[in-house]
Amino acid sequence: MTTSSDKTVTAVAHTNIALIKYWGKQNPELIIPYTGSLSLTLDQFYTQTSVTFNANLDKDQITIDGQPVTGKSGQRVHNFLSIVRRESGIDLNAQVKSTNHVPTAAGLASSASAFAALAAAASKAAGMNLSLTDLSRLARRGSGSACRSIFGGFVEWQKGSDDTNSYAIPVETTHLNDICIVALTIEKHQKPISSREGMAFSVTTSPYYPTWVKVVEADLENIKAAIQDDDFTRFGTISELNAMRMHALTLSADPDFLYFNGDTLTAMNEVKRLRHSGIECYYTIDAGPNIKVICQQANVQTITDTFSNLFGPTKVTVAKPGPGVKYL
Ligand code: 2P0
Repeated sequence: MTTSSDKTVTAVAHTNIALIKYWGKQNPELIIPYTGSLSLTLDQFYTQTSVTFNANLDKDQITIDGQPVTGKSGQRVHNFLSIVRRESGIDLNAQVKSTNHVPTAAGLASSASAFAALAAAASKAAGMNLSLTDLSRLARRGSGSACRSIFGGFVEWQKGSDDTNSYAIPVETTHLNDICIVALTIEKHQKPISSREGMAFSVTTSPYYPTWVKVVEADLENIKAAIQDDDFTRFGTISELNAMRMHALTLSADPDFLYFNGDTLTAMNEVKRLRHSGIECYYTIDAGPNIKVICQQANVQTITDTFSNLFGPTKVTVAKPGPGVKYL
């Protein structure tokens, strides 16, 4: 059993945007999802995290952007560190310093990059030398979407059925490499219902949940075929459809809830208007009012100009495919 270590390890992980959404856990304790999902890791938004296990600490010390983290968020990081301690055999408290690199007001700070960077830094600081697959399994225990941020580019989370076989793999392709995500920050405020709670509530109360599980498997196969065929139109169409199918689970929950606001609908209509005018683009929306516009490099300027006029230039950020987890 390792009982001492004061090595500081720093890791960087980028956030990812799901094109086929993860929405519901068959095992909430181990974070095993009901369905597979598929994402694109983004270059613009990342988390850098340093971890040191130290015999002189009487408890875990966690800061994010220089501020101590306590309460529910602190407990979540502490619980994750305890998994690392259990799996590595290290018996020490940790100092965790995390910084989010997100363009001002982008509203994209995410648990995906946070737990991917933490998994990489903490496991290595604890003396574990994990393969990328095992790192993805570990990151999943912190936050489901984090398992996808271990890899760059297009990534598939294979749902699996237990801790050993639920992890992400990179989608090997050179296709759709001029894809861009134009992120629109409609609102920065905390969402009224977290994705963790929202998905659990959808599973237990939406009568459409079993249908979602069926259609996602088909959406996943179809989007992978679209990537392999370098077919942007099919790729975008499936992404938009899958996002709306996810949000239909919130509208059909009891009581219903909704992540969109008025500006979300304005942006959705604008994407459709652009598309009908020949500027090919699609939208995807996560558990909040913000919209990500999926497009190709050739149309980025028109799309950016359109939404800058509508919402202001500070609300628009362009992202491209980003890399997997790295150590500094
Ligand atoms: C996704 N989302 O696939 C989906 C789409 C939000 C909408 O994964 O409970 O923070 O920590 O496993 O990963 C956000 O949920 O949830 C998410 P937990 P997570 O990206």
